[in-house]
Amino acid sequence: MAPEKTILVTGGAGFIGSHVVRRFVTKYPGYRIINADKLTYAGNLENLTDIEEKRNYLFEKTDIVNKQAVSDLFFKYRFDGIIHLAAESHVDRSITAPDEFVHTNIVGTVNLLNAALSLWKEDTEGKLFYHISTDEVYGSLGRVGLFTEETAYDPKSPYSASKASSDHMVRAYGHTFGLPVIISNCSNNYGPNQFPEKLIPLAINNIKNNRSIPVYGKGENIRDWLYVEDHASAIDLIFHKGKIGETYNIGGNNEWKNIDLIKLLCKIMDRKLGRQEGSSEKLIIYVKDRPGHDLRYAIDSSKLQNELGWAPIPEFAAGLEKTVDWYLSNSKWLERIISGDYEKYYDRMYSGR
Ligand code: NAD
Ligand code: TDX
Repeated sequence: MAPEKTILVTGGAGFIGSHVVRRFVTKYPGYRIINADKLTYAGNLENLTDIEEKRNYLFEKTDIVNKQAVSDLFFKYRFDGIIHLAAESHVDRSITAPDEFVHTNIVGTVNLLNAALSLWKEDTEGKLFYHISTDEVYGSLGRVGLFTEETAYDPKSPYSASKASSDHMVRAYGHTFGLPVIISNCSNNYGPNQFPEKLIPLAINNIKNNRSIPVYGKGENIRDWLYVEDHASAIDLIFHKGKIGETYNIGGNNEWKNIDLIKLLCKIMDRKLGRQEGSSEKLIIYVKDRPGHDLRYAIDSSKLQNELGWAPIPEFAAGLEKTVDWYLSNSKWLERIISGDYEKYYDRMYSGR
């Protein structure tokens, strides 16, 4: 039987991508889901072992920067929809080595746009190029205010500048060539399968191993945290119900100062590991700040909530607890990552701090 839809998910072996792939493969057995991923340091097919045997799932090792490979992929599968998550995603890496961010996030996105344009030509009925982006494109907020879909772009790091460029290219292809595009910009995600270079899994891993927890600057920076499955549910909704040409902001309405978040995490970890209360907090060390560190991100997601009826589910403490449980009971997953390139990266990143 022909599939109802053939959907390309790029970056499906990464953190958010793996949750999106799992959701689509299990919830929509009539769809054929193709996960195209280069498997960089951040791509890990172990994230998908539970669904890799499903008949409606296929993996294609693909570098989106390789124009020919992208064009071959589109020719082979003739996608109806694209959910584009593949990216270099870590701000600190973009500061030490920006080039890869330009290649993957900008050139890679343009390669996908060109391939979609050439596949769909004038017949765009039922087709969608859905680009997954970040709230960081809006820059940094002061103590008050929220990012809305109308906030002017003001990216401050090579990562956010590369994501902003890709957003502009997606919009330009929509406007100029009539490509059916949608963009969503999401706040900080947390949850299972996040690569332990990002704040929450890094802190969980360090607390577990009695290593210091590096807090940048004074720990005063604020992020709006969203559970990864809530992001996946928003992506599902927007993919199916979103209006072509629109942008949707996705956020948890859940702002935390880094230092307060780390202290909450320390409390949860003390309890889970049967340690004396207060012992993990002693691991906190204040290190040199990230250059150009954005002070605050916070999203107004009322458009998505009011127009499409989306709402995030777990309370932060419950989501954090679920996340800690996952990392503690998947120590093999974590160990395998940490024994590889990550350790070298870690030393490089923190030795001077
Ligand atoms: P991640 O780093 O965990 O995963 C990225 C995936 O992309 C990896 O599997 C990697 O192998 C793949 N990839 C990288 N370069 C590639 C290339 N050239 N060709 C093909 N595949 C390639 O990232 P994530 O945190 O899951 O983020 C996914 C997307 O969501 C990104 O576009 C990111 O900008 C966006 N986003 C992330 C967050 C967050 O908090 N993590 C928040 C908002 C938006
Ligand atoms: O060791 C650390 N110590 C620390 O204080 C790390 C890794 C981070 N931090 C701070 C920097 C940020 O203020 O914690 C905050 C969160 O840092 P990250 O986890 O690196 O996330 P952030 O820079 O906010 O970006 C994330 O959210 C938006 C994702 O990595 C992006 O891909 C996404 O677009």
